[in-house]
Amino acid sequence: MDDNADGKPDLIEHYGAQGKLVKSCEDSDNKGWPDLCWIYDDHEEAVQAEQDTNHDQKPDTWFYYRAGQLVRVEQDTNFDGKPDLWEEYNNDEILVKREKDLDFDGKPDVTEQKEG
Ligand SMILES: [Ca+2]
Ligand SMILES: [Ca+2]
Ligand SMILES: [Ca+2]
Repeated sequence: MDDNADGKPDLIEHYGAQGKLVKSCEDSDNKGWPDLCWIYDDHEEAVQAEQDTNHDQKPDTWFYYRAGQLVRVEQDTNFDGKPDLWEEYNNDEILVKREKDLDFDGKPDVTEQKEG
């Protein structure tokens, strides 16, 4: 698939040993390399996504899904490879909890909880 016709594939699919789709990556912003990858479970349902937002070719934002719904987002805001911002969502995909790691030791220092 090459939607934007730049000669590079826009969607790269990876298949596991049983021939099942395990991961697919796309060039979502036409920078020339895949920056958004989806990871699939045994039922070929997307359960996780990884996005490279600063284009260093390393994922820095992770999305987690349950039954097709977004439940958690982890973000690496200082691009050291470790998440330092965690967000949890309820069944309506409304943000209910946010944790921040202010000193980047991998442990949250601030927790904001919302009712609902
Ligand atoms: Ca990155
Ligand atoms: Ca980080
Ligand atoms: Ca910390």
